[in-house]
Amino acid sequence: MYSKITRIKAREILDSRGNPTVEVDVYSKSKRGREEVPSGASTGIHEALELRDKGKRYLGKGVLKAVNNVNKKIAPRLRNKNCANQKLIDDLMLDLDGTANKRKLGANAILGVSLASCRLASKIQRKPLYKYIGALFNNKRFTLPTPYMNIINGGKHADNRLQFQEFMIVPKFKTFKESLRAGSETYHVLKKLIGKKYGKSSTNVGDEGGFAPNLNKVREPLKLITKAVNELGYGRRIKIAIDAAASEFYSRKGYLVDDKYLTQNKLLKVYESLVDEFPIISLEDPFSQDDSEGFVSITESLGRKVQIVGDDSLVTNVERIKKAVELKACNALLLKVNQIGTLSEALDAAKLAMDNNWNVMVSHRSGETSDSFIADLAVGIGCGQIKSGAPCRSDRLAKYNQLLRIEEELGR
Ligand code: 2PG
Ligand code: MG
Repeated sequence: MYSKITRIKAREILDSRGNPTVEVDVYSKSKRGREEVPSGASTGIHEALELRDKGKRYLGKGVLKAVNNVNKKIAPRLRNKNCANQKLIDDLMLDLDGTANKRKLGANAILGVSLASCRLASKIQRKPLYKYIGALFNNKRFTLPTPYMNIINGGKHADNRLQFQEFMIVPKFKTFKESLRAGSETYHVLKKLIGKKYGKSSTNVGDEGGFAPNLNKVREPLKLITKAVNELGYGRRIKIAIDAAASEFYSRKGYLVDDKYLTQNKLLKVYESLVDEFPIISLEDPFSQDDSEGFVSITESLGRKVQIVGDDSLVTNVERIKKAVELKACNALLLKVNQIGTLSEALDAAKLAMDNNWNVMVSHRSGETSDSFIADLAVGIGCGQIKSGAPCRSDRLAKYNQLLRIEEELGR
């Protein structure tokens, strides 16, 4: 089916943190695909470039340059092209940009068009988005992902003293619906426990909807979460995951954890003891983005028991994943579409990871919108895992709620 793009229109909107981001509409004769672009806070230095205007407007965070690049440069190039040819659409934009990190047009400009073209094509073909993505990825096994819910926020996502960025619960029930319910129940019991122990103001939430009490020792949130899980009797079904986002607490002095600077080896020992003590099944960015030695050592020591997820170190980039596979520097990929900037490249990254028997977890960014594309993406590629923050705040729930609808549609 030939599906010509007739018009592309981008605009500046605001994201969940109140910062500007790009929204793109791609039109055919009778339909429209619309997508909103997310934005990170703990961004890896190797990520594709998010173009911001600088200057006074929005304290430098405006995205009018990126919007202009879509409307004035990308739109004329893609007019009359077939939106169902995702590779062609993405390649034309890569060509137009011509830089390795998309700094000319901005990854935020390119991604908006890439995702909105895909959305439009799925509508023209009257296919649910996950099925359309499944066809692009040669996948017909549509599995609902296990949610990784970030219920205690630290690091760059909260104004507390917790160094580790994300403390997640991983409910594994028979259906997604039940997992979400158990996750939500745990979230509310945790709220009660935190309120009782640290006072009501401690239940304020961070960027991803998780609580952000002013704790400073990494064991404290783990104890609180374990208590909430056990109070509900979910000990066997709900496990724990951490995204340390270690690039953010690493400096020349070492890794600053629990008020002490640690060497790579000492930090490894901390993780080993946490995994011994708590039901942890997944560790993301345990070391800084360029500390491949740290990643190799933890994959060797804990990789059989625990999934070691690369985020800042891999940035959804095929070349960096290839290197990590060779080095055995992790065994799972965090898949963030805006780290790389086109859907085609993100799908290539997922394929490469899967071909090497790695796990893949689709991920939101800490700055989000009501867009739910990544829910369909996770089902479409059948990767089995998604992280989209706490079961709280509409920007996070847009994804979980979409998964409820997909599960219903698949009749499970
Ligand atoms: C991460 C993400 C999402 P940010 O580190 O995994 O949780 O955070 O979007 O700020 O990079
Ligand atoms: Mg991360």
